[in-house]
Amino acid sequence: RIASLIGAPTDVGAGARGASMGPEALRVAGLQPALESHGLTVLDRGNLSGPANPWQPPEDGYRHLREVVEWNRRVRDAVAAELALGHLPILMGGDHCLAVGSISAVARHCADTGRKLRVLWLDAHADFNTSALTPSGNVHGMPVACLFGFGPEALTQLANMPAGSPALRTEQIRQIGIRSVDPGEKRFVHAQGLEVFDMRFIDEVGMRQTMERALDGVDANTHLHVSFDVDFLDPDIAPGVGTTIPGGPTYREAQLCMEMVADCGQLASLDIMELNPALDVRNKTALLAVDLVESLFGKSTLMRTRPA
Ligand code: DIR
Ligand code: MN
Ligand code: MN
Ligand code: MN
Repeated sequence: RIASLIGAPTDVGAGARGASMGPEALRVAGLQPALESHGLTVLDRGNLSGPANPWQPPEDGYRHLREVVEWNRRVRDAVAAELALGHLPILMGGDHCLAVGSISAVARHCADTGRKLRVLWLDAHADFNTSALTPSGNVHGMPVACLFGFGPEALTQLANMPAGSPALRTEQIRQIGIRSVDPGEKRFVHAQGLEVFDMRFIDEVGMRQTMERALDGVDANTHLHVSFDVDFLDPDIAPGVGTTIPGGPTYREAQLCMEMVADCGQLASLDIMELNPALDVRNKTALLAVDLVESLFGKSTLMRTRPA
């Protein structure tokens, strides 16, 4: 299997500066050799380029929309090119607004090749705001809504789906680790019927059953995409993100989550987003992200068959 690393060094969609340094921090933490040690051939495609962050206040409910659109076009094209080559694209963010481009490319690829799509959205946040609902105007709080067709046309049409359909439908996505949803966003998540395994759910049933439910229905014809916002993790172990929210998955819970994705054998594309080296401590969050991504690609303590 060939994986392609794509760096997208920007923080145009975020509320804090610094996620633009994420790709290099992941490289310094050894992402490529870690993946190679699990049998992947890895191509580092280097970094995409795009407009600078103008660091302006929101206009009409969006901050930096023009720059966000431009970066997302480039991400979409880069991810689409790797999928067309049969490679497994790994997007190194960059803030989470770029998942619109990444998942738009994946959705289009699935539509063209007749594969089922399942997206796992690992995040503290639902990222389901719109310009009317957002408290911040930051587009990194809106990517899931954009993929559902709620947002500016330049973003909702990035996938160029047949008949102008949205890139994603509710039955194709599961959100895990959610613990911070804005008031209007909360109502919208509910109205759209999103399947959200929030922290309370994980507290009550445990990570194992959460992942069994999130992966239910994934079969040999499923393209599994993981969109990993590093703020998914508890800030005690992962301080290097712009919007820390207490009460996230522990190291062990996160490992189990990743190992269960690996066990299902269908992972076909990945985003590693919102790592912010400016807020990190000696690159420990990047090192943790690499450790977890290794588990995502099959690192485990022992050889094991699935427990009954
Ligand atoms: C918040 C924060 N819900 C917003 N969102 C973040 O600004 O829309 N998403 N940090 O990752
Ligand atoms: Mn988040
Ligand atoms: Mn975010
Ligand atoms: Mn996010």
